[in-house]
Amino acid sequence: MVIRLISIFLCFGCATLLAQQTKVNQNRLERRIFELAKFGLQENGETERVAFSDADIAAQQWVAQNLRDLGLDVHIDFAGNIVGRRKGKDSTKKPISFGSHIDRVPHGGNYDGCLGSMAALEVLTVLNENKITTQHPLEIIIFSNEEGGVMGSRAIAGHLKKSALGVVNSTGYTMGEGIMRLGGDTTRIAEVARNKGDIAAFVELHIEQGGILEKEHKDIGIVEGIVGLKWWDVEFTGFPNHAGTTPMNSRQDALLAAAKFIVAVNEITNSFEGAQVGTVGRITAQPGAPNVIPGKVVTSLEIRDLSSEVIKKVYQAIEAKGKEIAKASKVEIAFKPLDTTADPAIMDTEIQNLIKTTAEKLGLSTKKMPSGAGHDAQDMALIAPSAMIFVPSKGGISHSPLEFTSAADMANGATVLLHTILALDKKL
Ligand code: HGY
Ligand code: MN
Ligand code: MN
Repeated sequence: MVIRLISIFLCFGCATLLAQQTKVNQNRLERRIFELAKFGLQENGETERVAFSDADIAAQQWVAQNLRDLGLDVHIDFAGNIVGRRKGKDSTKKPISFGSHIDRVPHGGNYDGCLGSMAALEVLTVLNENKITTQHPLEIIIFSNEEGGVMGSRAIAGHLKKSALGVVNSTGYTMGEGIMRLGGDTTRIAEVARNKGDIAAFVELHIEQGGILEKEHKDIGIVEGIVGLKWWDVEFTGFPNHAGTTPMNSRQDALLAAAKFIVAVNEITNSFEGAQVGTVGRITAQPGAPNVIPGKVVTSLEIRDLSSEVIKKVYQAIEAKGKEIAKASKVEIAFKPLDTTADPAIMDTEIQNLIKTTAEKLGLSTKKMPSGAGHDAQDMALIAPSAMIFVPSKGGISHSPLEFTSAADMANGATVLLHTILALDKKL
């Protein structure tokens, strides 16, 4: 009886060894953010680390080694994700997973994805320092090519389509080539897929990337839902001809049609009530000379909203207007949907509430909010109860080298992540 009581006490003790007020090490977390930013550092002081680049691969190796140094069993899965496992006391339990991504958009910042990844290292460090072993195994996932279509998480959710492997990212590599470069294997991607129930819970810490938390002086955002997003390549085919000898009224100028289309995307998206967004973020014109009328133009098209129906409605209006513009401009237009579509995702309400109480116990203010940015948690939500913790982004700037989150805010988020994981470990 006494032994039983002692063991109950000890077991209770292990879960509570880490006082609720225990914080992560703010300086160490920020140092790691700066260390990670060295991978891809350019002469102008900015970092470039698009997925599949040499810098991305070097950073992947560095993070994997860090995880090994923290005692995890680490491998690169067939989709190029870094997966690190820390044993729990109860091997029958499914893992609690957390992590984010280390790839960046071109001309991006040091915090998007990097915070959640470096916070994962920090959480593990604090657990090691306090000699805490959770009941559940813990699994860190650093997802591959998040910015190019949440590739790694999509593979884990089991719906990375074969056709997506041909999508080219800003490095010029296709996803298929990129996966091989990262140490994955395109012929075995299906083996990466998990079933519903394989993961007990997934939590991602991320910068907000908008300006709401800062404006409202809130420490922590709790994500209720993540927008869906769809991408297309829109091809305009005209006729390349001599820019000096072809009269203005006999041109088939693909770039002129594309320009009108870009304006229309903005106007049509704005014409609907709601918070949907539509963007043309990339354009190429061929042959690309000042003295040749452009014969071929490809633009991107992206539409986001919390409702798939709204995305569809906005797209249909844009498509109809695009066809009208093409006809009037005597060019052909083709909309090619890319297999990078993400459906809107609802975050798990119980974990949302757990994050709220955890943050409040730490004396942090919270706000429930939607995410206008896409995230790996979106795909993870298809197979596991998933949630996201946001921290403020200075000036609401993101996908820019000016992106910034203070060390104190990062530490708040990482501390909430740490205690949320411990709370989930007790609860699940
Ligand atoms: O594009 C996005 O929303 C995300 O940052 N990948
Ligand atoms: Mn991003
Ligand atoms: Mn991100």
